[in-house]
Amino acid sequence: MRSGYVAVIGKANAGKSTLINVLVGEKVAIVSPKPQTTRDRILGVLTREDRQIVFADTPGLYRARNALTDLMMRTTDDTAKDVDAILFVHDGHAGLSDEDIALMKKYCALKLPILIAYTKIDIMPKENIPPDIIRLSEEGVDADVYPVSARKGQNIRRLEDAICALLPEGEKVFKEDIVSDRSEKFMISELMREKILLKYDKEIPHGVAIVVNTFKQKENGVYDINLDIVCEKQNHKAILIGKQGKALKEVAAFARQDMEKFLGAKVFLTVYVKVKEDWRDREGLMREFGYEA
Ligand SMILES: Nc1nc2c(ncn2[C@@H]2O[C@H](COP(=O)(O)OP(=O)(O)O)[C@@H](O)[C@H]2O)c(=O)[nH]1
Ligand SMILES: [Mg+2]
Repeated sequence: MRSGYVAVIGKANAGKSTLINVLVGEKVAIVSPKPQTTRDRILGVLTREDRQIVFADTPGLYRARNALTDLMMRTTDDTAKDVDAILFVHDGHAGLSDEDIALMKKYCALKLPILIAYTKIDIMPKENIPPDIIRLSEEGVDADVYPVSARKGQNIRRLEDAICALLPEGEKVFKEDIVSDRSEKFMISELMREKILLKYDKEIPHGVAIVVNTFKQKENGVYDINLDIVCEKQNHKAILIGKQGKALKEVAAFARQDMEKFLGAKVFLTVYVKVKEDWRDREGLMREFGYEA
């Protein structure tokens, strides 16, 4: 039996959360085309007869701009120090820059076993892959590179086997049926945030926090969920709600569908929008919204 922790590192939007969801086989982290989708470290657990791989999803690499992104960067760096191996995720279809190479070298220098997942190969010309791999080796990036597509499921099991081979012999840490360290309540708030990320322009979702006030299953099996969408500005609140509440109704209906899928039961969802100015710069409010330093 091999088991261990793997930090999943890479730039914002590289495809880290999507890749973890595919490796684990269930949705443990939300995904959107916008950066700053993942704010927290989330563990995704893959268990098979001969292996348990615990993936630590990270918020990605940012230049810190406010207390929230600053915390997100620290979360990424702390995670990388505390693991058995690193999976560096590179968005192959976005091209290979000097900055990408410098980042890969930074993580290679930690002297932990490291692999590079070169992802999104489903949306790029195949002939661009070999030159990039050659360039990486010429530039001295000392890690095996696995071209994969999380969306199309290409090469995923080969990547999994390669990761497994990097891990030490050891026993399971989590029970077989656990796929994430996060609670259902956390996932509910994340699903709400995902739909907001998908529906509104980026200024809005980046300033939004979700507070779940009620989360309970009634005797008839229906979940009663009440949550607040906290935003930073009065005009953001107006945009979130929309004309006659149309936008909010749509985004809540969209979130409710996913919550029902995730919980396997009917959901009765009520949503309110509240304003708390500049909560992302206020440590106390960040803590209240679940972002712990
Ligand atoms: N075509 C394609 N898109 C992908 C793939 N992996 C991720 N994406 C998309 O890339 C965007 C960012 O993905 P996400 O997992 O949130 O990136 P993260 O910020 O690194 O966690 C989302 O729109 C995903 O749907 C892939 O293998 N192929
Ligand atoms: Mg992510």
